[in-house]
Amino acid sequence: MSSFHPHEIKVREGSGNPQGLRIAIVVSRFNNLVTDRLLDGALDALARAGATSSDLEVIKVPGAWELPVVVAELARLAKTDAIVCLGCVVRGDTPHFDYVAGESAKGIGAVAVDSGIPVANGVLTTNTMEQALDRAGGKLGNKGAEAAMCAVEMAQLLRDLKSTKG
Ligand code: INI
Repeated sequence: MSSFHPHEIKVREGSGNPQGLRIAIVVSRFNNLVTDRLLDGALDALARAGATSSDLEVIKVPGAWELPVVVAELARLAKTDAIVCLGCVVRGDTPHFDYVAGESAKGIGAVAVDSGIPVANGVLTTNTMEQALDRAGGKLGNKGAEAAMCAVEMAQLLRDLKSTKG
């Protein structure tokens, strides 16, 4: 147990308010049965939280492998406050899964760290299609919605950190 009074410590946490944030959602078409549902979940969560449609942009790419290059370009353009990546990589019988899933995660993570623009990872990596559907609006929720709200929170937190000293 800490000996500090809770009010003595400054705690910073981004809000879940998307208003005024320009958000790009980059979604891959591969396994689009799943990724369309992730996109629906992301847009629904943002709408419920009060996002303005003109602040949102959806960009479609062929597969999860293609996500990092687009995310990197969006970061270079610097017109976006937060990026949400959505995709679905299902393990097959070949090592392709490991390359696609690994490089996608590494690539989008590197852009976030290098640019200071939050990139939420809503790319499902599962052993089966059933596990993916469970996480795309099924019994385990919608990871697209979670990624979208994560991006909002992180954009607000980074905005707060950049705008205040100390
Ligand atoms: N892309 C995915 O998004 N999910 C997958 O499960 C997948 N599998 O299994 O192969 C996949 N492959 C395509 C890859 O993302 C690229 O689009 C392709 O290699 C062309 O660059």
